[in-house]
Amino acid sequence: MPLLTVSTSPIDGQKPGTSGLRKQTKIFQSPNFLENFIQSIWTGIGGVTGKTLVLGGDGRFFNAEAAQIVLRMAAASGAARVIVGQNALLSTPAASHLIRKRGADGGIILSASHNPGGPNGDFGVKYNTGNGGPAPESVTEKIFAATQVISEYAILDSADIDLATLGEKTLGDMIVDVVDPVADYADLMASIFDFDALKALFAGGFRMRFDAMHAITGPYARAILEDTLGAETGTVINGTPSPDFGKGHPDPNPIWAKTLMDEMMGRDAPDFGAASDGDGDRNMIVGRGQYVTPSDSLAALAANATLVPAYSGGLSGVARSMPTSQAVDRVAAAQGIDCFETPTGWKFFGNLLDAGRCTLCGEESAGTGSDHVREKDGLWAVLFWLNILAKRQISVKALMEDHWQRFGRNYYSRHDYEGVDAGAANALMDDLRGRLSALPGTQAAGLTITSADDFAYDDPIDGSRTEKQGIRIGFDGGARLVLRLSGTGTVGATLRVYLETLDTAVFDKDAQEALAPVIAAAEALAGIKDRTGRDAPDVIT
Ligand code: VG1
Ligand code: CO
Repeated sequence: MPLLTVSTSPIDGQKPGTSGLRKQTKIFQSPNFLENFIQSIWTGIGGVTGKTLVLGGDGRFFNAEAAQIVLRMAAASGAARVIVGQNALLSTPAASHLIRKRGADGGIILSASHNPGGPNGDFGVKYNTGNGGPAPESVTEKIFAATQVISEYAILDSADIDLATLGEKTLGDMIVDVVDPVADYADLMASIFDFDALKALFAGGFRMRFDAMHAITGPYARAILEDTLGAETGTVINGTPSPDFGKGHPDPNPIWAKTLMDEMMGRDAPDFGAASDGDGDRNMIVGRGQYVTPSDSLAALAANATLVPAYSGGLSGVARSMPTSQAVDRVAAAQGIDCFETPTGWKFFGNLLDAGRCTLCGEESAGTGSDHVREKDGLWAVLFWLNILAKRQISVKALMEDHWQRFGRNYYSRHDYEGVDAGAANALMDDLRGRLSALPGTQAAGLTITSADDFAYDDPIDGSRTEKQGIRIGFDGGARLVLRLSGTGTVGATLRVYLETLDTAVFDKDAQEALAPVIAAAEALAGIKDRTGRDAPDVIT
């Protein structure tokens, strides 16, 4: 099989963001864009000669073609083996698990996660290391450096390889091992949770709706919830992955999963509702008449973790991304365990998990996970909730009310301003950053500022430092405001404004009303309307 060495030159804009390299699909399809980045991954990790990799994606438009290119390039650069999900499909948590289980050197995940897909949507590529987690910044920086000096890439000149049939085949000297994308992951879930209790729950008439949002989790959810645990047929909706996610936006939040929300708030709602994102690592939890914010979900899981067989011995610690609410902090304090605050993005949890310093981690953006893999895991979080409900025989609403009685309630919301002019967004952040040191002791819209900083993280395991991770402003009484710019968007800038306030007495307020003083303080401090030219956020979650 002829080996081609193709000459190329650096292409701008190949710097990985919060979660891999994410661009419009059209850009990924443009000449050499994907090839340059893949060859730069090989360079950044010190070559792939003799290595074993895992490969799969969320099934979005261009997934199948991109997988063939990655395989031909891995073979051309001397990889020994690539383990691929059938039809090049793998959810992100399933890919993480396969890397760990098979002792692979790393893996490539083809996904733009919660971003819409299709020819006019987005595509993405992420490299995960041998621990199964997203490459840390030390690695992504090497990959980025390679993209800036690349002059050629290697690829086999071969026909597409059959990825529909399971089993081992060869591509040049490389073995391509096509595996069932669901089986290993389903076994892992059975080893963590009390499946007998879950079967009994569904046998007792418990009703659930799982919205797979036309994305990758459908086959996993059907196999586990319906086929194994006995949830009734039709529990999983939008369960067949489609290249453009049914023209939807596969982001599991009350805005984009509105049909599910309406059902859960309606008469005759099922007991439990959940949704997952494009690549299956996010989760939304909603009970009958009760939405659970991801920050609250993390806190509730931590508080009830010992009901799950795998966590029955207690948690070693917990971790949350900085903008995630402080609800889990008080659970950790009550349990006498550490609570780490990390920058946004799952790559920052990897070292803590590897070192055994934390068991559970989570983000306000609907990501929750544990040390079972090194990614957030949507279906795992859903099974965790089911396991708790089965053991406690309680509704989601009653469980959350009980939780707030014990720990207080952190009213929480995120306001996103999308597609903002990048210059204006950066100016807003720079200007506020310049005023931070003078803010403590002053007032904003009637709230007294007690702290203000630009979040920097010193990794307690490897000592690396990450700066400029978002502006944190604390107010008297425990309220908090965070502003940061998204690292996953593909058009202009997205300003995220995270709002939080603690109430230890009243638990049934509307979140936006409870947060009105913090929203006013955000406007007073940052002049968001003026700077962005927007009257209101594009998305409120
Ligand atoms: C967003 C979320 C962040 C998450 C990241 C990847 O990043 O805020 O919490 O880790 O997406 O999630 P940003 O930089 O846009 O705020 V996924 O499920 O899209 O890989
Ligand atoms: Co995702």
